Amino acid sequence: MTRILLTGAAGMLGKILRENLRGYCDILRVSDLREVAPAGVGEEVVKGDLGDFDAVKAMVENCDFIIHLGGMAVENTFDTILHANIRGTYNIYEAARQEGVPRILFASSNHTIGFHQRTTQLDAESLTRPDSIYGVSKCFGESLSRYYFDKYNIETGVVRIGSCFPKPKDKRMMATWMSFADFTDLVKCIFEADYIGYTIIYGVSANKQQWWDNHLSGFLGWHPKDSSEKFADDPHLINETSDPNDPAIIYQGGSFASAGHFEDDN
Ligand code: NAI
Ligand code: 15L
Repeated sequence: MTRILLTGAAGMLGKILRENLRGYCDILRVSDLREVAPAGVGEEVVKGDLGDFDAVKAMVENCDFIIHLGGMAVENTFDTILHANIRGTYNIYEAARQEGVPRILFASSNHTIGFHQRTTQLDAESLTRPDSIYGVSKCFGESLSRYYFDKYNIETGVVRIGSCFPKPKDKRMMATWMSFADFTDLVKCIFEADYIGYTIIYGVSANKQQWWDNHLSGFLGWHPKDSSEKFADDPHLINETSDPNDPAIIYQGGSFASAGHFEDDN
């Protein structure tokens, strides 16, 4: 009997994975702070706040694998990020340790490396250079998962998601886009591998323009099939700023690198 916990199930990617993983395991336990659709066949709903350890323990209990998507998905105030991403991710790992969950997929982000220039090719050993407090919180999650692997042997597939949307929204996303289908395949590869240890994977489709090299996670056998190229002539593709000195165009993180500090009254 296999039970998978999906956090962030009311969010964009959570809804997609819930649909795509229907029937994939014995029980898919879906969780979010917000309301989610009622449990269907082979599903359980455990609502809760990631910042509340007791609630997270209840989510994680009796699970074999966690797909941790929940949290603040863009820049916000430090207090908001602290609660949802930093405390929330700590609660997931500590509850996993206490409950004996052996493997986690951590939804990290390209904003952990967003202050690398677009001309730089990165791999899983490149230095992190976060472009936002949000990116810093994802670096925290990556360090935390490394720690829980080295000390407690909890395996993690860290997925540095690029831009996972139905289609690229702007020129930058021609390089960072990942299709929902490729993401679903990656989730399955991480779950099904005999051993993953601690592995960082850039979550990006087989786009023509590539900033990230996944040779260090090649053993997983994940071969993205989609490419942003089919959207190259899409009239809805927004042009980025034409100022070559704008940080939003110099750096991989785009507008996250150029945005000012997020204040409480934003
Ligand atoms: P989303 O914002 O649609 O979903 C996040 C979900 O987390 C929401 O349903 C929200 O209610 C839930 N959540 C927030 N705070 C919570 C808390 N304290 N307790 C419980 N649930 C809470 O975001 P999306 O796009 O689905 O992203 C999912 C994950 O993937 C996020 O961790 C995000 O940082 C990451 N990611 C997504 C990318 C993308 O292109 N969609 C790119 C890079 C990373
Ligand atoms: C992210 O980390 C965000 O969650 C998502 O909303 C996009 O902004 C994405 O990065 C991106 O860089 O395109």
